[in-house]
Amino acid sequence: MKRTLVTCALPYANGPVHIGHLAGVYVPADIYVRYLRMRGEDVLYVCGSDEHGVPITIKAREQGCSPQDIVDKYHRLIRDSFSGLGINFDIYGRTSSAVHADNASAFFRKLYEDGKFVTRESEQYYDPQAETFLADRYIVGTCPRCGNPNAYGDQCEKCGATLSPDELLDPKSKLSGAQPVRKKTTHWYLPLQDYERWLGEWILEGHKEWRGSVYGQCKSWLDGGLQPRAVTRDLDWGVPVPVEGAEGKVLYVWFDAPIGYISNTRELLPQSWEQWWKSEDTRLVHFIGKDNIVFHCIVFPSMLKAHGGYILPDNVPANEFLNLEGDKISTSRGWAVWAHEYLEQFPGKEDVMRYALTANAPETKDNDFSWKDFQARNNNELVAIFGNFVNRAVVLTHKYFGGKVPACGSLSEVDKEMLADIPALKASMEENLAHFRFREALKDAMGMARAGNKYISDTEPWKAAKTDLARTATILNLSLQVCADLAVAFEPFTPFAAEKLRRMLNVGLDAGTDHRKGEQETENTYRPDEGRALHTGEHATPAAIRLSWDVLGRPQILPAGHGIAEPELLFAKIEDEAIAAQIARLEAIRKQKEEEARLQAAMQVPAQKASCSFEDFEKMDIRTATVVAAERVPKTDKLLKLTIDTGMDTRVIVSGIAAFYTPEQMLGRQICILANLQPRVIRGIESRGMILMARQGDGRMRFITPQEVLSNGAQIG
Ligand code: B3M
Ligand code: ZN
Repeated sequence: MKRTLVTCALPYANGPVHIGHLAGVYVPADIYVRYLRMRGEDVLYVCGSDEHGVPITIKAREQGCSPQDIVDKYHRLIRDSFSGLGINFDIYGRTSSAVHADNASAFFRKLYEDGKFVTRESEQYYDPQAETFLADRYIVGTCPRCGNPNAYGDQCEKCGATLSPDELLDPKSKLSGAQPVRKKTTHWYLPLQDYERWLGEWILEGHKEWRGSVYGQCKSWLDGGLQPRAVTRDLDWGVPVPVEGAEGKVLYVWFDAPIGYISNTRELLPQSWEQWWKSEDTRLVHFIGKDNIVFHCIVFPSMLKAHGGYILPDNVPANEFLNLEGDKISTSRGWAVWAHEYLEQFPGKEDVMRYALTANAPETKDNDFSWKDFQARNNNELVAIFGNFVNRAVVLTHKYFGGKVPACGSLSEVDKEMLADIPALKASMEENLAHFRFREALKDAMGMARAGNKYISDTEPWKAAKTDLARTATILNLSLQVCADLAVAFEPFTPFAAEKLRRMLNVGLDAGTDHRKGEQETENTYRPDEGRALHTGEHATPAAIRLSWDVLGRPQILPAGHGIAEPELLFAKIEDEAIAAQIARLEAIRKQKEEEARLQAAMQVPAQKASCSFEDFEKMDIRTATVVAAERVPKTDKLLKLTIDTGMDTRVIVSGIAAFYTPEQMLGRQICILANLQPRVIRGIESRGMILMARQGDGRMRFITPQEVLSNGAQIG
């Protein structure tokens, strides 16, 4: 059987991870790893922080600290968030490590020496005062689309336009304020077009089984034709380019980051890392989000191919995006649920988030996370089905059989039916997990809990106890077997609850290899509950029974007479208040955002119209007038019928201002009108003239009135 090397996208260490990251990458990867390990497979589980790139240097400048300070802070925060959620990588490394600097340099040098790169000269923006090249993000100026004076060289955050630095009006360096100049610079490029044919054969021919969205993205990249990609940058934060004549240059972050997977493996297993990266006995699986597909399916494999000797990914189960309460997750707006905050605010509910994110996983399309759904998943599924079933089985076993698994008598039809559900669901689960369909697999697992819960409700062992204790024994025996099944089936999804359940059932777990100890490890079996005192009270027996994937669905996993521990609640109800607080926080953000958008729209000034001659202007007869009667035009929301005294006559003007003024507000007001506008019939009423109104960017309108009351008919001009 092949080993499996599972990598998770290395999060940028410039901010905390949120539920979008968790749902897209880390929760599914963790499910997969736990599952394979329970099957006894040898799995290495690698991740780490991505600590290079321009955004990190920008954040450091903004906060007045060094890039190293930024990555130190977020590396710790992210690492702890993962472990808080039960996501325990064999190594969580970092791309600022010495091992990585060596490994990434050596990788580059090999390609360089083998002539795999081409160099190209191009013109880049340069800050003559700070004497440094400028990444697009380091150039600010006025957005040509919306006039925002703080647009970046790659994007305007006000109007969302994608920009290039040349488009900015009045561009300035963020470093010195100087005007950037263009300067020639030379960089190394990987000529991806040379790998096009090979990639086509490997992916389009060889990996038709990849997810449709992944395969589709690869196909469209390949159909579009590949271009050389720069693998170096003029920047002072990153892995220095290890060749002569490359002063002031570093490896491009997307060149060094995927090499980080290899570096982190080397750091953990300095002697044996090659068996994970260079042996055909290893399957490599990259868990990533959809925005990383091209790097993991096209660029990194081309790098590995250029280098030679490395295996290629067997699968890249990239997920789509998760939205939050109907809106795109946005770090800058605070529209996110952060993992570390969740862990603080919902202690002991790590599994609930894992469960909710899996049940709603964005596997084939973008999906939405809502707090109401989260609450419902907990209260109606985890508590009401899984937790309730386990609780009934364990409590009743204590009540009627002193906490010992009772003997199983002869089976009735209903027993057999329930028992038959388990292997069927197990088979479906295996099929789903093998194809990275985690939400379906979770449904199967919940199906087992549902079957157990229904069984105990239908058979009512508490009633049987009054007349036929042997029947109660059979029902509880079978229910406890299903509890043991659930302890296996849920271990990948809700590992904290699964562990609690094993403790209640007084059993252990065989979960395959754990490489966290690196090469010091001699014994290969990972027992997460090793050394922990079992809360088994007087029935304590050593956990001689060890669960693994194999036992799931087997008859009599727990033998009659086996002592179980006291009941513990697997899940607790989540009250409305806790959910309301989360929704209120998001509502406040939404309101603020709307308010900002409104203000911004209000401030938008349309461009000046084409010029008109003085004669054109002279034609318009603009005068003061007073509203003497006002009423709504029936059956419209927009129109008021205004009777006005123009000094010359009394006439009617129909005006579309009902959205801004009531008839009462208009009555008696002095206004300005265009008197000689050709009469028009509006809704059967002849309108003679037009009220002059000022309209601001958000559509709000006010009528124009002289600063003090004048006689009606005064000419304006
Ligand atoms: N840090 C991008 C991301 O988080 C990047 C992944 C690197 S994986 C080698 O979207
Ligand atoms: Zn703009």
